[in-house]
Amino acid sequence: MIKSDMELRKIVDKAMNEVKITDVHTHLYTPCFKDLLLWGIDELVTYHYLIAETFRWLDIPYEDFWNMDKESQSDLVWNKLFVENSPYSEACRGVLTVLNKLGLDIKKDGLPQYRKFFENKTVDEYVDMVFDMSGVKEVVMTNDPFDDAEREIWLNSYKEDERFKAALRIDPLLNGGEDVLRQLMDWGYDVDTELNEKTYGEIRRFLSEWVDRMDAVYMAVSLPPTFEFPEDSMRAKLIENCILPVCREYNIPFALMIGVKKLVNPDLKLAGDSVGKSSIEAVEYLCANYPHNKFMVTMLAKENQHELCVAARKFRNLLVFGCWWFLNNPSLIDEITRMRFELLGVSVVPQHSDARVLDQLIYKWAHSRKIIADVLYDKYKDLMATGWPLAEEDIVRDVEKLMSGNFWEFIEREL
Ligand code: FIX
Ligand code: ZN
Repeated sequence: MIKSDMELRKIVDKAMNEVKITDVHTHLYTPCFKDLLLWGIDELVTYHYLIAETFRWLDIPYEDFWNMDKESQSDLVWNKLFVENSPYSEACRGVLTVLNKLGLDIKKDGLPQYRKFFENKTVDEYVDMVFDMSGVKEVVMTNDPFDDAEREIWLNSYKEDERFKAALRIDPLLNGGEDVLRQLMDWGYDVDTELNEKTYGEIRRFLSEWVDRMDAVYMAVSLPPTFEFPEDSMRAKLIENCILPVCREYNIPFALMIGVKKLVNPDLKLAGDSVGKSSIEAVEYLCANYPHNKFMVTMLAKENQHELCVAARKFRNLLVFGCWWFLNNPSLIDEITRMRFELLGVSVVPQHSDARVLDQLIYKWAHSRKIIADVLYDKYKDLMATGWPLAEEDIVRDVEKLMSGNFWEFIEREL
């Protein structure tokens, strides 16, 4: 049994540092998707989080920035955020964590040297290096059959890599209105421009074909703060008549990512999305009325986190995951993880990276491992104070579940 706080700290840190992670939501791709897989210093520095922060210091027209080439954009971001100001925002710090872990000399005029480091790297060797350094076992991609470039590769040249699992992302279907029906018609699905049994059947066929093609581990959608269910809308009818039946048939979760206000500043493009408080009632209704379906849910507003935890206490078919996007900052990860461990114990997926650039796996997981270990240490310390006989193997078991096993158990679970 563990006898002291010092011994406990060592064991928690060792377990957290050694666990191989399943990253349940990313925007990464296997190398066969070519330019869709982003990596290297200039992609790191022009991550949309950093572009949003840079524009706070710029007076130039947005288009002037977007018309620059990638390296010029990167030079400008670096100068504004790393040279003219201290880079202590989480997104800036993350870039420096990556460079530090890669063994590079961290300095204000380092950009040309960092570019040299990446010049003679191949994507395949760098994928191996990043997975090894980050301790990530596998990532789940975000795979959109409505993206022309991505669809082309799925249909003609996809090459499986067991470190990259697929998730079928269906935002255009659920948020795209009637245009998506015409797109399905163009692809040969016998849908009408109105919703009827024939159209539902053809959309289920479309979904099934892509779940099969991708071997998708779940189906996912991001939803606005106004998301309601039930409601008299195309989105709700498609969820009820197409998404949930297909997810149940394949026994895969439906992942709801709720609270995104798309393009509140369209001039910022991908960096232009914001956040809004959402309705937990929609989540409760879905979990209560579809008990044989599984729901993975992450919500973007800090204000939704407590009620999401309480909802997970009520519904075993609800798996809470990640500190998403604007919540993926040390102070909020700490607060939210503490609340989740106190309300849900081990039955949660505390984090995902949302990495868009391969290298980000290194920093997003280094930062989160430390915070989750700190929270776990406090929880185990409180547990030991009751006299509970805590053993190292208990901690190793819990950490493996939190960082990988809970996800796969939920994927396999039949309800
Ligand atoms: O909908 C999503 O998957 C979001 O995570 C992204 O759209 C967002 O741009 C992002 O990468 C946040 O971290
Ligand atoms: Zn994402």
